[in-house]
Amino acid sequence: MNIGITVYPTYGGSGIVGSELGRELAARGHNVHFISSMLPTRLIELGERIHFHEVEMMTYPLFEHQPYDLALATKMATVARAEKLDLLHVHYAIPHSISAILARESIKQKRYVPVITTLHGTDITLVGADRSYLPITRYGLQQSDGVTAVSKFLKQATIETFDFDEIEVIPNFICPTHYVRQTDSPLHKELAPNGEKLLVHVSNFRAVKRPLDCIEILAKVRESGGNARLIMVGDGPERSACVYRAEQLNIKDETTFVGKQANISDYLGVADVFLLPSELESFGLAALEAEACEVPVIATRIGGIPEVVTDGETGFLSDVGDVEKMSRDVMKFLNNEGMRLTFGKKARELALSRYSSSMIVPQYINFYEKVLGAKSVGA
Ligand code: GMT
Repeated sequence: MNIGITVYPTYGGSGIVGSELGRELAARGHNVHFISSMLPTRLIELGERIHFHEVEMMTYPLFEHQPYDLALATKMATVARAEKLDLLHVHYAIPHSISAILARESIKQKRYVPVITTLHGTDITLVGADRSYLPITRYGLQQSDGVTAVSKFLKQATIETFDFDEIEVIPNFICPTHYVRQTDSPLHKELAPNGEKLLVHVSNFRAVKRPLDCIEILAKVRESGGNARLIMVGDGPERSACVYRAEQLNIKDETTFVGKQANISDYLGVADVFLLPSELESFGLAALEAEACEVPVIATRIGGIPEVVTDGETGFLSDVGDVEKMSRDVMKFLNNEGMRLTFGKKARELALSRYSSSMIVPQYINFYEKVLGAKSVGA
């Protein structure tokens, strides 16, 4: 197939999933055309059968805001015709599904290019649910030729908010050989020079991720005698508040902010416990990546996280903001290495048995074939 994929190219879970999917599809012999404002971060090297089409935008003083959605739609239509795309697969509904539908409609006399929309989270639960975007998001769902969601939770949230239920759940996935334990790596020695245990958090440091809770957790763990350091991976609006709080709590020297990293698996591979205290997660891709690296997860019992983290088996779940319990759960692992290892092994076992790329990518291919089949029957 010739497949067009659009993602947000910056550091977000939806961009990672769309990029990794493109790579996996190309490895299976499909031609993949990424259409985006810049090269997605996970695609630093393009590789065989992977192409990139940059959305160019003219600026004009009359425009207070540049109409990216229209430039994207134009590029999608141009690429669809030039590359004979079989379908357009967009990740994150807003505005990608609307741009794709516009592109499809603008060229349909020549060629009908079905649109598949994958819902990732805040496109439904936060941004899409806002009155300013709700009607157009619902229209995007209704007009897509196929819709998938990354968790059962997200499918249910979409039904409740948009009264739309033609959704196939295709969960996120990991490559089992890329996400592995790497305790012998020099990075481990660098981050834990005195044999400290490493608590690792990975996010884009938006308020919804509650990265400040990680700082509170480390402070409590250290108060309880835990010999641990906190590694904060990523960047975003809450980072400076985290730095400030670490100073206030006198744990600045035990907290390392490493900023945005291209290779998250390096950090997860050396982690002892992963922290994800989010207010909302439709899936929690970072938790899955940690589990694949045999790292038990301390997370909140919200959204799709219970589909990814099994409480009492691959980690521990708590209510949002309950940093007391989360720090006690961290201490259980620090005080009992055997338990930490058992949880870690179980975490990788479950991650691989449920979410390996070899299982999930074929589900996308089957879904594409179903949508294409339905269109050719209907045509
Ligand atoms: O969080 C967002 O605003 C969107 C999105 C992203 O691009 O990072 O994150 C969502 O998609 C990820 C990949 O499917 C999920 O793992 C995240 O749980 C989800 N984030 C939220 O629901 C907050």
